[in-house]
Amino acid sequence: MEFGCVSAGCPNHWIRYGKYCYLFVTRYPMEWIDAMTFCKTYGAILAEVKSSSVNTFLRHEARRLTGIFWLGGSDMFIERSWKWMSSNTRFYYSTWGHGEPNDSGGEHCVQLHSSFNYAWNDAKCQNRFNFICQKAA
Ligand code: MAN
Ligand code: CA
Repeated sequence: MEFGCVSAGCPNHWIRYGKYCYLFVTRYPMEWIDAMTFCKTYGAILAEVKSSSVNTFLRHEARRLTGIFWLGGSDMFIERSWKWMSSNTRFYYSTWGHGEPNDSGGEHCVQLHSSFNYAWNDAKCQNRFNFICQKAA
């Protein structure tokens, strides 16, 4: 449970960091596209990580909760052209795990991966993982 300042301006269960509220969904692992739809239902997007400070916050929470979490990045339209999908913007900041992204067997969606100490991995979009929604506080 989050109370008070930590999540001021955010709905119940969402956690505040900077201008945004984040929801870590761990009970309903989903394919990337379904996770995106789930977030949309709450007026949110899959989390987009545009700075190391946001990344540090998210990985800290992900590590605490354990598991692997989808983010809102993909190269599903153009191979190796990684974009934040809500705005179709190229990655400026990125923090890939060692050897990633490797497109192993065709991988087009970004996740925070426990195996890489919560650096990023590209994974198969149709596999089911936890995910993080983001919306404005
Ligand atoms: C698994 C998947 C891949 C990843 C490799 C790294 O095969 O998670 O996405 O690149 O492990 O060894
Ligand atoms: Ca990979």
